[in-house]
Amino acid sequence: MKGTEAFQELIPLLGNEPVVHANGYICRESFSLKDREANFYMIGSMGLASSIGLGVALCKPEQKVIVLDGDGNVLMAMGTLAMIAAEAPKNLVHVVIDNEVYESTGKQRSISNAVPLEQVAKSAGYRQALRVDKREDIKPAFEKLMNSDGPSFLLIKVDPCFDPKTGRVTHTPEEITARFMNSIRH
Ligand SMILES: Cc1ncc(C[n+]2csc(CCOP(=O)(O)OP(=O)(O)O)c2C)c(N)n1
Ligand SMILES: [Mg+2]
Repeated sequence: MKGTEAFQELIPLLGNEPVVHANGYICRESFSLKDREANFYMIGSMGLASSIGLGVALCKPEQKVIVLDGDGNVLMAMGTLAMIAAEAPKNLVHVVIDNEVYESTGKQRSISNAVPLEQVAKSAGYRQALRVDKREDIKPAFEKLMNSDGPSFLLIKVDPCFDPKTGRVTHTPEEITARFMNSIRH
């Protein structure tokens, strides 16, 4: 499955949940497919989408909160997996698009081919951790995690394929913050 197909499958499954996006193509692909007020786009600050998602999840315990992450981002901030497991927000769903490369900066290899990130998450203490590598498996896996207690981890294995022509997020960081905060205010 191509990375783009994973987004095409995943984005239509979203309701009004806050979604905190890792930087680079993760943001750009999601933004290009469907911009949402409840999308928080990291512009830089690699590795920290999961920390922000944890904070949002702890503040909004009655609402599912999604982190849309990349393998390189997770590897950069692996300690956050332990923090999420220790805080154990039932409402956090951590989705990782794993293409085994730092695609946004030129497809340099990451080490997620050798380190199964869903097993790291499970060992750290996430309540559930699933791995899928077929497009048709995304929907049932995501819905299962959205309908049960977390913290949950969904690793989606994909082939690198993002198109450098995919647009960039056009909102300023201030706009992203303001509309995201407005969307989660109630
Ligand atoms: C601290 C820091 N280091 C490096 C970068 C440059 N950078 C931006 S996106 C990215 C790759 C992210 O990799 P991954 O999470 O696997 O997402 P992919 O690009 O593969 O979709 C890198 C290295 C950055 N923005 N911040
Ligand atoms: Mg990657």
